[in-house]
Amino acid sequence: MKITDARVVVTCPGRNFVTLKITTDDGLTGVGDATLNGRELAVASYLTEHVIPVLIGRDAARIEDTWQYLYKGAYWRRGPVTMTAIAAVDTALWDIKGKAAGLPVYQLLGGRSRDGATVYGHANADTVDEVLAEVARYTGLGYRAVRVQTGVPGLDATYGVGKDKLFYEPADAALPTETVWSTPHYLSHVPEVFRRVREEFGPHLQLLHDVHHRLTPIEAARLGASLEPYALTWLEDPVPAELQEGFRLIRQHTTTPLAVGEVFNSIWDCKQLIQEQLIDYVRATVVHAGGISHLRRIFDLAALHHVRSGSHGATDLSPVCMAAALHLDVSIPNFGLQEYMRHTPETDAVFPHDYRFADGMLHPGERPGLGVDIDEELAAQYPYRPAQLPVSRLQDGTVHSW
Ligand code: EZ4
Ligand code: CO
Repeated sequence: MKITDARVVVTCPGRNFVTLKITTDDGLTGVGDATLNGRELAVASYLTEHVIPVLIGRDAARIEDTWQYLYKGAYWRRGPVTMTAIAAVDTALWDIKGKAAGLPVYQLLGGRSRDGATVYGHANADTVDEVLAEVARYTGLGYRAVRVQTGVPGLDATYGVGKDKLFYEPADAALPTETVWSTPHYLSHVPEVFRRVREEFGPHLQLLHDVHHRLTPIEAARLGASLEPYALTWLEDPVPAELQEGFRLIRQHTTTPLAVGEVFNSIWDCKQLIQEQLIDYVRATVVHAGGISHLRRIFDLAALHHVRSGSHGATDLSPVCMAAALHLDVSIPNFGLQEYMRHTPETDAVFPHDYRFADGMLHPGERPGLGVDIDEELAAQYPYRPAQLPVSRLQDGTVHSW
């Protein structure tokens, strides 16, 4: 089963997506997501210029060998661009293997460990009163877990609080927009938000909150402690995670569970976090962490240390990534939660897929392979549009982490 063709499709059905499609000599095709928000064309070029030429003629069945060849053979290991490109190849080859076997990919990964992947939705609003209505919208749709984000009084705009309901898009302009951040304003507001949500919805709804890397460890420790009465399922990205031992400080001060990893691209980004049990959920995802093969390696390490999965699933991860994530989610022993932001109808039409939402869970479907494809004719109607993520500054003008 030799690879005879591989091509990169860039399309913008409301937002940009990069997709790798691989074809074999027996006519099978496989797809892999290669979208890196705000840096899409770097991955497209990496694939087209450097990866596709070495794929042609290779045995499509050799998934692990191809992964090692691309990772070790390039000499330049890791990094988001490289690992997203490798992820696309790996995902497409798993899709092909499933189709060749006539089995959905989760069966190749050991079969089901659960009925479906429990997902969380996103309640976003400027005010607390409005966000309560948003949480109710999700519980009404059957969600068992909701991430709650609100505007911060005194600040004009806050990253992570979308303008649309149900749909959310942070990459909002060809050149980065800028927002202003104040930690004191934020820290005094968030506990009140969760007090109100718990009061309204009771103790059983799973609640989450995303800090978007905006605090220092001691500030995050204070936030975690102040949220303990509201029993969050997780507090996400409390601090940037390059300094893995920085999480020790947070851990010493709070029992609020911690989730991190949407920007991780390899097991080396979370090795210490996992081995020291400094986090509770690892949010690495198929498209940015080297594909199904490497993400499973991360989740296996996590399982040894009582850390569960909580894969990133924002709208900049295409339906191809979501399908791949779901096959992993239902098969691994230590699944936690899956993030789910709905894609627009335009995106869903470009990427016809078998997965579906029911009873607060996503189900990967039973089609051989991943159960997702790209409609290339439709994709061609949506040309690439440059879009970048915003930059955050403190009130004195200092560039800040969001
Ligand atoms: O900022 O997907 O938890 N989800 C998030 C997302 C990310 C974007 C970055 O591309 O934090 O909104
Ligand atoms: Co996040």
